[in-house]
Amino acid sequence: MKTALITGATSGIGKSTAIALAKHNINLILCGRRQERLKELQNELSKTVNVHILSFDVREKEAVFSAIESLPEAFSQIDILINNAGNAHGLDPIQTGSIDDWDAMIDINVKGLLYVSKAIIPKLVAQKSGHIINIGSIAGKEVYPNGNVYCASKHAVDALNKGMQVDLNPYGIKVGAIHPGLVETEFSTVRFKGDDERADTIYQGYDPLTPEDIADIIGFVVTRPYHVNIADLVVFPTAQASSTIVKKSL
Ligand code: NDP
Ligand code: 8X3
Repeated sequence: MKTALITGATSGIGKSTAIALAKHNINLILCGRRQERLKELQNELSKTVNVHILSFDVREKEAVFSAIESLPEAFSQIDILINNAGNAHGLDPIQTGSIDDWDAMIDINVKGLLYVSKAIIPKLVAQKSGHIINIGSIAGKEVYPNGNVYCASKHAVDALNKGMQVDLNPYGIKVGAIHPGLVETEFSTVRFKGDDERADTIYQGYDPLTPEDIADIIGFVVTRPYHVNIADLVVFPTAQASSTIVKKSL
């Protein structure tokens, strides 16, 4: 049986991916800061597969490394890494954006992804196998008004995905990114700092993607034969044509 480590498993795409991979009979290492949510998901999914939980903030370098070093023997071989933890913080023009928001996005979406990758990639290189899936965004392919630093952080994920592909190719390690458009999760609630009413407006008047849609695709990606690597995938809801064009019926 394979083992997958998923960052950001307490909510949205990461949580749905955990549920989907359990259905594919993949053991799970679930990560996130909200330990209670991790425990609940562990209780639910342990009925099907082996589940270990690690609670850490991806911004804290030492915490990332000590959490991954602490993995018990049964979870020490990681076959699949899903770099999913991340969020947008704020939606402001560059001239008035908050430096704290900028720090959060760069520290979580870029540096956090790098810390987790650095803690795991040497193990994949040593075992000469593994599969890394980086969750990017349409914001990593396009830049939309007021998206500035979030878009920059996701462009960095796109570049890192390609960099990992090139550098890990000699070791037979698969690397691929999935770049979703609009998915209804806690993403906009976090972006708008708990303002649920404003968050809801983002998803009104059309059918957005659900986190299960992306999880279903991740389940497909990780179950392809060894010679097939899905390297770069943009996924929109049908109503969406670009980061700024969404067909709303309202
Ligand atoms: P959610 O807000 O629902 O989930 C975000 C997850 O990231 C949570 O599990 C959260 O866990 C974790 N996370 C956030 N900050 C940290 C941190 N500092 N340390 C550890 N974990 C952290 O959003 P989504 O599921 O939508 O987002 C998942 C990924 O998908 C992100 O990378 C996002 O950029 C990307 N994405 C989302 C889209 C969307 O429209 N929703 C579209 C395109 C890409 P906890 O708070 O418990 O730590
Ligand atoms: C999340 C999608 O369009 O809000 O990455 O940036 S978007």
